[in-house]
Amino acid sequence: MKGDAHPTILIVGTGSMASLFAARLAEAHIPAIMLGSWQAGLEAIREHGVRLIYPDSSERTFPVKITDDPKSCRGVHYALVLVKSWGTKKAAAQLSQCLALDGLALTLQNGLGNMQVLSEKLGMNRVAQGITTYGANLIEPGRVKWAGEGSITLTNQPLTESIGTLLETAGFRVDYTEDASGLVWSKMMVNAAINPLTAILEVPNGALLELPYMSKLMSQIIQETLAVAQAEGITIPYEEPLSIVEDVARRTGANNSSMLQDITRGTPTEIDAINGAIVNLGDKHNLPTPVNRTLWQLIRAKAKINRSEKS
Ligand code: KPL
Repeated sequence: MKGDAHPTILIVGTGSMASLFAARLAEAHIPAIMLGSWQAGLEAIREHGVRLIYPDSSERTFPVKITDDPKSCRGVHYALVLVKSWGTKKAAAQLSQCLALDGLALTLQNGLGNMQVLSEKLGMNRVAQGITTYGANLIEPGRVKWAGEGSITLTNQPLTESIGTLLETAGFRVDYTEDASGLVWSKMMVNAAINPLTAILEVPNGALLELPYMSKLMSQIIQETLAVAQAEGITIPYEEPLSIVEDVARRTGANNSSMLQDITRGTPTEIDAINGAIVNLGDKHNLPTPVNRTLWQLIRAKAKINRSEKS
């Protein structure tokens, strides 16, 4: 199909996941425009395009339009929100200046609360929830290594199907579900069990399957998360959640989790929206979350050390 047969997709963000999605859409001739505020990312992509290293280590460059001015994207119908959870408020403000009144912003971000922040600014009808287990490592601004196969799960509604079809055309695996909150919590459980452990140990995701005590620790994180989810009235739809988490760690084995990448770069992590959110909701229900709490505190401390080393 010719490029101009597809609608334009606005990608909010210029980091690893935003770059992965931009490159794969460009490869399928689906017009994409990136909207960001990270200077190094903006400059690199403007100058060189997005450089994608495939799982087999081959590399291709894709020219992608990029801007820091939301007004220049006015009237866009589809947006993918791929900024870190701490940047969602800003993304919502940017989108409020450019998303069409009948448009849709799909969040594929990690953590709890993104959908709410976006809906407050854009209205419930213009926001949809999805999750993804695709992973990517930012090698340098605008140059990203795709970590391998994953999947995208979207909630079942007419506009998400249009955007889902575009993502499938770009080669992503897309599934649908009726249960949006179960979806977010399932992904949060995966992130809660993988991200802080890999960030503290400074190992890729797959190492968690090899190292002593990790399986036990991941189980405890999952048990605490399931208890809090249940108290919130959320069903996490897996009979064997540990095997789901281990499966993601296996499939993204060579990937450095996003939290390890943040720690390494000295940028803020998403720990507050993941393990921190589980602890806060646990407190609300008087449920103990000692393992999540410890990891939350350790990551905040480690992030502080790394940030001061980099500055
Ligand atoms: O979502 C991820 C992340 O790193 O944030 C996973 C699925 C764990 C892939 O690395």
